[in-house]
Amino acid sequence: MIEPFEECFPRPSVMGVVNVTPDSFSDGGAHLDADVAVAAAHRMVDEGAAIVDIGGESTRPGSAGVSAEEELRRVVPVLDRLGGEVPVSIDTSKGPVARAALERGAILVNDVTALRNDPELAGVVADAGAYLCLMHMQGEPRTMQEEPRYEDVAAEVAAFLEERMAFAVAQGIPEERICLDPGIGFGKTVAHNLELVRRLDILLELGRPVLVGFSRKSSLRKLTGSDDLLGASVAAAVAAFERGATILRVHDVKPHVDALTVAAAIA
Ligand code: HH2
Repeated sequence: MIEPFEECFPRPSVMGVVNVTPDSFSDGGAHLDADVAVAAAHRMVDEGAAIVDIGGESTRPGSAGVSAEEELRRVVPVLDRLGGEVPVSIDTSKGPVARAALERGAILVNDVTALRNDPELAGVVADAGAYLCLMHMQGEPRTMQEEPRYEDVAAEVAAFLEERMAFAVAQGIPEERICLDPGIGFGKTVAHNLELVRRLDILLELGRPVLVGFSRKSSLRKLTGSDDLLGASVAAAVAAFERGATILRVHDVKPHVDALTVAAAIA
């Protein structure tokens, strides 16, 4: 039986990112070798990550996506070798990939399309009794950064997530297993991303834990003018935590765990 969400993910919890892809914008190619990916996942948990998010498809701006077969080819060897030893989340919008990961011990499905891509995915999550992350995205990765537009970004993202959560519940996924994510960088300008963190309270009003992934995103480069995004990523994670985020999705686990430990002790 899966634990209540808040027990598995006390606030703050760190989700470490392992992209088993050649082209992810932040760590593309670094973890394409299964042994390297497995070692990275173990290291992240040793450094204090509550869960490791394994992804076999890049969603960076401009990317076209890959087939389920290719995604499975990338992630299954990693999931097999992690063997349920490490708490795993699968970053996918495809039912067959989620099913393969859940069969291999994954506990959370992280769907950047919020159940809009594959009609089978909700049933796969419901049947497995897994946790689910629903993320907001305007448009699709291929075109999403061309001209993002909102009247009121925080209100529109909250309304979208409320609707997607109702859909998930109607498909048999208990609300208590769901977390919500504003989707930093997914069809958003720098100003939109900052406003979403500043007004995180609007998402918290939906009553579910919020996940924020600002780590190494291009808005940080635009703000700082620097290619070294570690300090900027940590600052964004701490700011999101202070506004109520529960899970911080990050590439550099140790510095984030240290920073969030101190921020939590002060709070
Ligand atoms: N960001 C990325 C991928 N998956 N999932 C959630 N829930 N929230 C996010 O903000 C999020 C996500 C993009 O970052 P990254 O994994 O580094 O790159 P890529 O999609 O190119 O693999």
